Amino acid sequence: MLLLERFAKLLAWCRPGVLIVTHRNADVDAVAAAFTLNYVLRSYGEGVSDICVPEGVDLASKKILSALGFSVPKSGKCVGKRIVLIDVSTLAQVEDVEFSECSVVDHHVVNSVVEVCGLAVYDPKAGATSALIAEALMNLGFTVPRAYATLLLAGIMFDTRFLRIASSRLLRVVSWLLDVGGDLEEVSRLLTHQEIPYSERIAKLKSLSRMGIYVVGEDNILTMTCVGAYEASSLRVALDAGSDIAIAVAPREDSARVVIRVSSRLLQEFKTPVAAELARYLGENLGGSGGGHEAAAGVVIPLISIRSLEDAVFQFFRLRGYKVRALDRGRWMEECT
Ligand SMILES: [Mn+2]
Repeated sequence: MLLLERFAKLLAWCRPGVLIVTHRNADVDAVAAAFTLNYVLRSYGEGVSDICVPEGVDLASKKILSALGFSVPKSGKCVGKRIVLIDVSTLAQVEDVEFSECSVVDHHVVNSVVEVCGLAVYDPKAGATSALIAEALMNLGFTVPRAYATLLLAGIMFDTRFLRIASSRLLRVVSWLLDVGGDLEEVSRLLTHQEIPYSERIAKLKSLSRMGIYVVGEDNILTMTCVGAYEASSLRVALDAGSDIAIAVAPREDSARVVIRVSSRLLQEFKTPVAAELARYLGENLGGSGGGHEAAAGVVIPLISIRSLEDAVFQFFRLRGYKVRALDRGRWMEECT
């Protein structure tokens, strides 16, 4: 059955009244699809429909809804005779929901709800549930107000990480959403500027301000820094800024956590699980224990060993035939000891 026919069937099925239910902590895709379906049912059908979001919507959705002038739906227990599950792949994602009949609109590759519900608008190749809804509306010759077009674009961009996963079919849907007034610039602004907590921003900036910069071999950049919290975010910043090996030291009461990240570039050059090997080496030589994966690893060492950490890291690479030199030692050591 064509998407168009299935969607038309869904609209008819919803006519006696329906509750539109998203997965818990609804993301932008789920919210956009639910809001638009609700709009379509209310403006083109004569039935009653409403939206229910178990445990509310996530932060990004909240931000986008209020920016586009929509009110954030109430969360709570969802009870309805007929419900449409939106962007839901398993019933565990909705938990506390009461209903006697269900239908589903979804795009997840694995979906166990499709067999449970009688009616399914389901396509694992759609890219996003928002794309499925938009494609059906486009094919039926419906239109949506600009705010809904922008919301649907946001859902698509969110799930496809700005079209990193895209097909010509999806691009046609995006093109239609732009034609009916969707604002891609606003979507990009709303989705990329995420609220990062003050404490995390400070931790990241501090980690940069005290960072030591070293060179391994010809042009592999190693950075070391000291942080009180948010080791993972600080390491991400270090990698984004160009580190091939990023090390963050986080001193605790009686020991220090050393977290290591390695770029894919360096992994290709070394052809060994560098992060895990370095963590193990540091553990063995500094009186701690460590391990992990090829690109991410960690080791816990005694506080006293922080002073020997730089030497031990140098030694690890020298044993593998690489020269190591300091470009700028920074002041991470002073901060950490
Ligand atoms: Mn989705």
